[in-house]
Amino acid sequence: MRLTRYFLPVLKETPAEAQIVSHRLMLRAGMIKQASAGIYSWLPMGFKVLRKLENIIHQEQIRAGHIPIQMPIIQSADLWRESGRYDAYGAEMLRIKDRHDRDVLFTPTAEELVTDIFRSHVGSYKDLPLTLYQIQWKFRDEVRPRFGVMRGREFYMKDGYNFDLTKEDALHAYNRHLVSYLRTYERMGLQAIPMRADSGPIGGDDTHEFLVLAETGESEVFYDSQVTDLTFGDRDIDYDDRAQCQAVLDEFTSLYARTDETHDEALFNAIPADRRRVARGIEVGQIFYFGTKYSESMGATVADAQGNNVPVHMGSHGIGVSRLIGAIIEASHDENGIIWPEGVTPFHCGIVNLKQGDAEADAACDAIYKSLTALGLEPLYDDRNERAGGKFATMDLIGLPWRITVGPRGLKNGVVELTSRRTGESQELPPEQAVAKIHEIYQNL
Ligand code: P5A
Repeated sequence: MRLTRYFLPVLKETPAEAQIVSHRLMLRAGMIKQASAGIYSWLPMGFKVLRKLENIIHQEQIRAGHIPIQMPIIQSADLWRESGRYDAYGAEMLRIKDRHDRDVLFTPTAEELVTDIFRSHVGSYKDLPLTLYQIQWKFRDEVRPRFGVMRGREFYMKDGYNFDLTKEDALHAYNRHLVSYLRTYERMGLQAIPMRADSGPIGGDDTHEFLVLAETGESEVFYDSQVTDLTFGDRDIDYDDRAQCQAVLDEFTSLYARTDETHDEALFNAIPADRRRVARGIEVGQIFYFGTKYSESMGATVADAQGNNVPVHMGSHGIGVSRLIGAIIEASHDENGIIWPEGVTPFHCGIVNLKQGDAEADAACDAIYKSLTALGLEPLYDDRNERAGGKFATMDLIGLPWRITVGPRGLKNGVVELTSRRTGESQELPPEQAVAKIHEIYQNL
């Protein structure tokens, strides 16, 4: 993409209404625009990152054997009356009347709707296990929407639902989700720690939240510092292998790590003092096992091997897709702007032309642009007629992990400059080698 043909409305001034760094940077980098309280338009670069996160989530869900669907945003209140949650959900649910005076609502989550799909089409244990998921907009009329996309009213969520014959099977689904979430967050360049949590209005006993440690996080968390040493890495997990999935869960949850609702002072104090940590975290996902809570109230049963009709065991699992963008920026920025992890960056590499209009510099930039594109990479070429300082400031603000700087002086010696956004380190290379280096970095992802 050429910057002169793109739509990147960066702001010079720091917006006064934004209290935390990720919100400020998303506004300044022209990623989002507030439409009303807690509701945002996604401008091209913000939308691009959202799509990247979505892609990673789809790949990891499908790898775990889960099946994508799409459910509607507007749902009938009747289904929610069946589960008893229409009244129980409270003021966070946006309730609407249609022209026939029927009660409908904007989905805050979709346990009821997916249970209705299940009970309409599945009748035998032979069709289990089944996990359906979607990535869809949600609405929760939060009392205090704040921090930009972090606590929105309208927000994007991956929500998945498992249906299993037995509790044991459903707990395997729970473990599968834990493993797939660990992989997902790591691919996004994030460390998200599973912590024992409270289930709130979703219900159930077993639940873990995934938290990214950050000073601006809304949740207080308590943990053993050793949990931050755990990494998932490149493990080759067989998602059907129960023992393997259980072992990952045990490894990642045996050390103390809890949100404040489930915090236990006595257990916490049993950790050696130098490892005890009290910090703040951003909740980027949550998984639940709630057994037959919805299947019993809504009649989602299957015939088991003996022909008895039994309610299925269920769980649900969510990832805060739009919130994740804020969390990634909170975890990865400096005083000049965002630093995108390679896995989620909106463009793979920036190209800065130091002397727009200089025939040689223009030709070199065009050649680099073409080579990167031919390799399947997406460069953002700053071809504006602007001072070098302004171009560097924009590149630093929008945070592309790599920058190739092209100028007449370097070209005389046959080189361009390749700079890492994270370390600030630069090296001079012939243009083809700079392109090859970028290619190699993204191939190894
Ligand atoms: C699990 C999927 C659920 O709703 N039902 C379907 C379950 N879980 S949850 O924890 O309530 O939400 C899942 C994730 O969504 C993000 N999230 C939000 N993001 C931005 N703004 C909000 N107001 C908001 N509320 C929830 C969180 O990341 C949460 O973990």
